[in-house]
Amino acid sequence: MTGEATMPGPLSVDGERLVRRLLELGSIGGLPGGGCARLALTDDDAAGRNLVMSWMLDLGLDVTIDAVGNVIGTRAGREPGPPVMTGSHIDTVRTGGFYDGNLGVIAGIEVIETLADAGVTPRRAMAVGFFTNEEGARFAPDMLGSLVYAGGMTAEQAHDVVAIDGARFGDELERIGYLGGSPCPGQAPYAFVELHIEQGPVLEAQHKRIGVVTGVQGISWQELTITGQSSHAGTTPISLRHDPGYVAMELGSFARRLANDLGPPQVATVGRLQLQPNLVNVVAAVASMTVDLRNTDELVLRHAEARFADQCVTLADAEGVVIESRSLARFEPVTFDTQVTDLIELAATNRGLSTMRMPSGAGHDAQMMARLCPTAMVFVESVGGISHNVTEHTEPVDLVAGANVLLDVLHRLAEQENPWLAT
Ligand code: HGY
Ligand code: MN
Ligand code: MN
Repeated sequence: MTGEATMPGPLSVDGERLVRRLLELGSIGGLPGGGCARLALTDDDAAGRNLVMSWMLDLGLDVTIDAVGNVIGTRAGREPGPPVMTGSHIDTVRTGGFYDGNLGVIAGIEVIETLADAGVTPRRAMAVGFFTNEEGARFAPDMLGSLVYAGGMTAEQAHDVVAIDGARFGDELERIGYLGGSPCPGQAPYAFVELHIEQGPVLEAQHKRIGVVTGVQGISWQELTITGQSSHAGTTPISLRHDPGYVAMELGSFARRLANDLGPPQVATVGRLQLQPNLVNVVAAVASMTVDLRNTDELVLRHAEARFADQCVTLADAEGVVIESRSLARFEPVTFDTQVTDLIELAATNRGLSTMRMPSGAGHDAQMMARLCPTAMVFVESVGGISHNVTEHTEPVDLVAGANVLLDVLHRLAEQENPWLAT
C-alpha cells in the first residue's frame, strides 16, 4: 500500500447528533408498535427524503437529484476531481427498523459535518447520498436506484417498473417531486464506503465490534404465478384437483429442503404468497408467490435455481397446473476492494475495536457502486441478529463506533496520494 500507513488524527463524530437524527428520521412513517414503514416513493418516503435533504442543505452541501431520485450532497475538497463517496438508503420495508440504510446516510452526513466543524477541508471532495428503492419491497429489483446510478439499468427502464400495488415508478417519482435532472449513470466516485448494520447474528455471536465486509452474496428473486382450477373444497376429490395453493406450499417447503441440502450460506425464502380467491371453502384458482435464493458462490446459486426450476416442472405435471416464472432481481456475488477493506480494518484497529472479515448476506447499494470504483462496507452489530423487523436495534455505542470508523476511512481516502497505483 503506497502512502503513509497511519490514519487521520483524533477527530470523532458527535454521537448525540447522530442518534438524535436517526430517531427523528425513524419517527417518519413510525408504526404504532415501534419501527417504521417508508416504502419507496410513498408519501412517507418523500417526508424522509425532505428531512434528510434539509440536513444536507443546512450543512451547505451541493445537493443534486438524478433521474431516478437518487439524492447526493457534496462538499468540495481542496482540489478538483471525483469525490470520496458514502451513503446508503432511507426507504424501508413495511416492517422496518430505524437503522437499516438510515445509519449509512446519517453517518455520512455526520462525517462531513464533523470535518467541516473542525475546519478540515480534505484534498478530495466528499459526497453522501441516498439511493432510491434499495429495498425492492415495493418496486423490484432491489438496489434499483444505485443500479441505475452505476449504469446497470436506464432511468427510462426504471420509470416503467410497476409496483406490487400497481403504481408506475416514474409516475410515483414525479408525484413526490423527486424526478431530478442529474444524468444517469452518475459520476464515478474516487472510492465508495458504506456503513450498515449487519442485519444478521454473526458479529454478536463472535463478539466483534466491526465487520470488515469483503463482499455481497448473489441474489435471485423470482415471482411465480401458478394457475390451476378453482373448485368446491367439499365436493372435489383430491384426484381431480388442480390446486395451485397446494403446489405453492410444496414449492415453499422444497425451497427450505433445498437450502438445507446445499448447506450454508445457501438461503431460500418465500416472502410473498397470495391465493385467489383466498376463501376457506374454495380450491384456489391462482397462487402467486416470490422465491428469494442467495449464495456467496455463483455456481451453487445457479445450481439451486436449476433444481428449483426442475421441481416446478415436476409439480406442474403432477398436479396439472401452469407455472409462470418472472425474474424480479438477479445479481451475481460481488467482491469488495481489498485496499479499502484493509483501510477499514486499520481504522477500526487503531480505535481499539475488534474486527472480523465477513460477506454480506443482505444486498446493498455498495454492491452496485463496486462497478464504478474501489468499494467496501463497514458493519456494526444488530442485536439478536434481527432486521427487517420493527424490533431491529443497534446500541448507540456501536452506531457511534461505526460512524467513527467511517470518518477515519473516508478522511484517509480523501487525503491520500493516489493509492490505486499498484503497490
Ligand atoms: O434484500 C436485501 O437484501 C436488501 O434489504 N434489499
Ligand atoms: Mn439496507
Ligand atoms: Mn433492508
